[in-house]
Amino acid sequence: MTPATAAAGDGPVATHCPYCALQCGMDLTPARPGVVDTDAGGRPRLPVTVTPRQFPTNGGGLCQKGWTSASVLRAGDRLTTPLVRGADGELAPATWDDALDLVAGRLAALAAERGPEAVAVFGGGGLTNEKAYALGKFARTVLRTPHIDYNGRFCMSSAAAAGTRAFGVDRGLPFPVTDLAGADVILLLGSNVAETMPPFAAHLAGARAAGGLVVVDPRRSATARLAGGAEGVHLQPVPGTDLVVLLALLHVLLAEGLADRAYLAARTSGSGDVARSVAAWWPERAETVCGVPAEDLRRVARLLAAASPARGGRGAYVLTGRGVEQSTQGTATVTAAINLALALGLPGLPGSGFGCLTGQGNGQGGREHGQKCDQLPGYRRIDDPAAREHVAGVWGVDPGSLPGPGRPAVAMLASLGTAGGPRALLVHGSNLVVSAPDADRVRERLAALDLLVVCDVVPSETARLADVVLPTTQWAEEEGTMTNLEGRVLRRRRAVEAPGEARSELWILAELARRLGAGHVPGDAFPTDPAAVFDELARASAGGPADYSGLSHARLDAHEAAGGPGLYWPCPAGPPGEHPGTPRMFLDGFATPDGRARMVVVDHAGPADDVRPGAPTYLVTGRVLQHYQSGAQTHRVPELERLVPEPYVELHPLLGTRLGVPDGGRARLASARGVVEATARWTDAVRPDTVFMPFHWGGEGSVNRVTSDAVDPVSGMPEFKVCAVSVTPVPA
Ligand SMILES: Nc1nc2c(c(=O)[nH]1)N[C@H]1C(S)=C(S)[C@@H](COP(=O)(O)OP(=O)(O)OC[C@H]3O[C@@H](n4cnc5c(=O)[nH]c(N)nc54)[C@H](O)[C@@H]3O)O[C@H]1N2
Ligand SMILES: Nc1nc2c(c(=O)[nH]1)N[C@H]1C(S)=C(S)[C@@H](COP(=O)(O)OP(=O)(O)OC[C@H]3O[C@@H](n4cnc5c(=O)[nH]c(N)nc54)[C@H](O)[C@@H]3O)O[C@H]1N2
Ligand code: SF4
Ligand SMILES: [Mo]
Repeated sequence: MTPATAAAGDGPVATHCPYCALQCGMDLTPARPGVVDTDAGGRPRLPVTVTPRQFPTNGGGLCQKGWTSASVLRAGDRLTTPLVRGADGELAPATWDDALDLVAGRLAALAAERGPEAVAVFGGGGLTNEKAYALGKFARTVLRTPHIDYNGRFCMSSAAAAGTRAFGVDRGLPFPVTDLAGADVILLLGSNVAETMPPFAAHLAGARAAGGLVVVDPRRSATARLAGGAEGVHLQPVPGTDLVVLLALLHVLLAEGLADRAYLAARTSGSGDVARSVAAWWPERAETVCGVPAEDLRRVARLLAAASPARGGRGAYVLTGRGVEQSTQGTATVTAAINLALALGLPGLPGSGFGCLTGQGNGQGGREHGQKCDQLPGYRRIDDPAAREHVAGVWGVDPGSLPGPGRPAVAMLASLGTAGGPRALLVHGSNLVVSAPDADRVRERLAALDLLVVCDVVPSETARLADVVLPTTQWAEEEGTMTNLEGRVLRRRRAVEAPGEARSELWILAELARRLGAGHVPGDAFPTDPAAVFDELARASAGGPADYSGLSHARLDAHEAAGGPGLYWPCPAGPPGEHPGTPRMFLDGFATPDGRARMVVVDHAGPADDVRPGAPTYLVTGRVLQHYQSGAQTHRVPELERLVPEPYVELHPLLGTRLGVPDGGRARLASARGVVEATARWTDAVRPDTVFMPFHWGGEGSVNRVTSDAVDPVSGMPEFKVCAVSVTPVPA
């Protein structure tokens, strides 16, 4: 084990948590070098100590994952050297030159034989802005493939599609998270922040005190419990029916004359059609579909209206999470939530608004710099000639050489190794055999490839399937920027050296580009200094919806040194003067051609995979506080593993009794796709027609072996949240 050396003795390094989009502030204090490299228990000593840092999103707090995040730096099986699969079928250590020559040689051969479309790239929303940008540029200029997409497709694409359609631009929260404190009512749809962003719960305190926290979730989640009693309302709909809840809430507003007519007339288009379309969703009818009592629907609509500024309230917010977005009608449901917020006159008013709670550490920035199959940096469309011209100019290539749009993640994964589909895949920052839907099929597609290359920090389940594994640096070992759930651009800073031969991804891409790109990309096209990459990213984004051109590492550092809490995009370059960034968007109008928010008619169709004889139970999936995503990182943190050591499925005692699945026994869940087994936990927090399972495990406890790969037709987001299963006991 390499002892910590970098920056040791220089005092704490101010940075942010490696995990979620709240990006809590933390200080990393490097260990003093060379004294002892193991702790009293003989475990490798951690190279940094984590302490929470006061920052607006976390108010000085951290969750258990943040507190323990340093453990991942010295995971016992941390990747410290490239690995290449040998003739014996085993992964074995290799030199960087051998590994990179092998990858470049095979990619070049495939492209020569089958064309550039034979190679595909899968990125991640945890990558820094600099790495996400470099990866997109690498795919489009060096590989010249249209086939790049990323795990953000699983995470935020429905909210992005709905937000872009309605407002002309997609920034998860178009206001600072601290604004929430002043609202009387917060409607939280399909989000369990109490577990997924624990310090966020503090921002709900104002609404709770006013009795106005409304949580919509088929489970009585930790967040739903915050809305218990006098503090708010928990609506517990049939899984996959939130759209009906929202249509009914809008129906009540209109029927009772509670909508903000002046706002609708001045700031929106399409409200007449939407008003007509919800006429059919009176609360009693909605109740028959979503199971939420009509009286509760009326009560919540009136609560929202009373909080709206138009009716003299202190303000209200409508917020969505994955529970409503990861659905075949995710875009429609978010659109209905936006329509509701617009009818209340909330978006673009200080102290009120609509937002989506972005998930991954750089879930916001990850979607802006060109990892999405249809986008170029600056959140530009790849099929827009002006965007191609601009970005190609920054890249020093011919616009005609840039590929067109590729396929969204689920379709791209399904095409791997098929006739005419890609034969090689490069994965950066995702453990997709655990986290993609219908995971058994995904595993088959990966097995059909000629070449799988995985760049990671640990041997994830996906890395273990690779032909070549490239070890990279992680959060505390690198410089860069992250854009958090509010669109605030933050500096990630290096506190410690990476162990062994792990190398920065910027270096890995530069080395591959050098081997592959000769002739068609400029020789200096892939700088390895993150500040230089950021400067180029800023130029590429200039004039686009997500404009970073007024930002640089130096400006962000100076801003922070002066006590500033980060700068928000859009932040175009001056003159005149330095642009201050945009904490609150839409105050003067929306980013649509006419400046009005577009209201779009949507209606309910239900999940693709509905309950039926043979699969009579709803399965909903999600997260638990202690584990992160596929678990690649948190399963390597002993404290967290002790707290939640194994996969489990929650079911109601009535269902458990009826099916003969006892509390603590083993349950088997079978769908049309596959089977998963886990320990049963009885709880009355789930509906008796529904079971819940977190997705944080691979192997036989991997719930994505049963989830459906049906996707939202607009966004391409898969329906992780709801599918139909049969539940049976597993004999001991
Ligand atoms: N501990 C932890 N925190 C995380 C993560 C993690 O893996 N672990 N991941 C981060 C990332 S990338 C993301 S995207 C966010 C996700 O953050 P959240 O959106 O809060 O997380 P989920 O648990 O996926 O889903 C939220 C809730 O949706 C509910 N749900 C399921 N089906 C439905 C439905 O049909 N309707 C409604 N209304 N609700 C439904 C579930 O019961 C669950 O309580 O968390 C981030 N933070
Ligand atoms: N059933 C079900 N499935 C889901 C969801 C759900 O709610 N239910 N949620 C979906 C959502 S919202 C998401 S975001 C996805 C997430 O699922 P994944 O895409 O699998 O996300 P992670 O587990 O965070 O994987 C990130 C990987 O990148 C590695 N890594 C960390 N830092 C770096 C780096 O700097 N560079 C590189 N190259 N690698 C790095 C980590 O070690 C890890 O192996 O899961 C989706 N899957
Ligand atoms: S809430 Fe998110 S950012 Fe904050 S400490 Fe926990 S995982 Fe890290
Ligand atoms: Mo996510």
